[in-house]
Amino acid sequence: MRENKLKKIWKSGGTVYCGWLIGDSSYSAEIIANENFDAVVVDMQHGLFGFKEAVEMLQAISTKAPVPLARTQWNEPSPIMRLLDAGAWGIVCPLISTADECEQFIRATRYPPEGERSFGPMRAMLYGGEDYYKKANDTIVTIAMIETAEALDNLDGIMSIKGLDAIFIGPSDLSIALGHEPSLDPKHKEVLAQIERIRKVAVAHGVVPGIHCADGKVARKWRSQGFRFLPLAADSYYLSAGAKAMVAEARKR
Ligand code: 3PY
Ligand code: MG
Repeated sequence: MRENKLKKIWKSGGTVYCGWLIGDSSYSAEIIANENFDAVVVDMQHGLFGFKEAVEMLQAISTKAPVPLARTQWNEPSPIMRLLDAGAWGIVCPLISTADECEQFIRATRYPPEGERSFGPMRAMLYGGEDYYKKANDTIVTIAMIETAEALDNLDGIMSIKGLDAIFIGPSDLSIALGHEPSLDPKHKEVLAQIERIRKVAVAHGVVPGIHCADGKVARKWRSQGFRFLPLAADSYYLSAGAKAMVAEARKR
């Protein structure tokens, strides 16, 4: 089975830089997959597309080196299993608040006896190889999002669940949970303190800490604090930032 480079990077103590897609275009997925990302996430939670488009985007990403990942819209087995069948090499699951929720998430990504995943990796086998069934449980990466008030009371339980590779802080939802405006670059002391606390618990459990980053500079800041899964903004931001800079340059006198 095709290896999962993210496991290798994390095992060697490295950092994963990740592209993020919310626009419904396999063409932009292919453009982003040509850039120097380790992985690219197809976002089914907030992305503007359905399952068919997500499959096409996963196909586009897998023409290039970045590892294709997907964020499921909800912690339910069915969409998670379908995204894996479609060739996602890892799942980001939003809004994990308890150890039980985390366990349910991990079990949806694993064939029995480690979980309840049903067999039918229609595209995953084309991308990954004939031995997919034998190796999938050890290859697929699992990334649980920490972004609710309830999760803050259950960090040890969540991060003790076997098979959890990484946690991923959603700074916007976490800010809201703590009574502040949503932001991908939070500045409130209380939010920053919780982010650091979550990171420490993750490290103590041998789980890779991650956080969504507003831009490259913010990513460098989090990297220097020990975060090792760094999704960068999203395709809509890349497009808008590029257009903004180009038209501003053109209008200069
Ligand atoms: C958040 O900031 O809440 C997110 O979910 C980012 O992915
Ligand atoms: Mg969120």
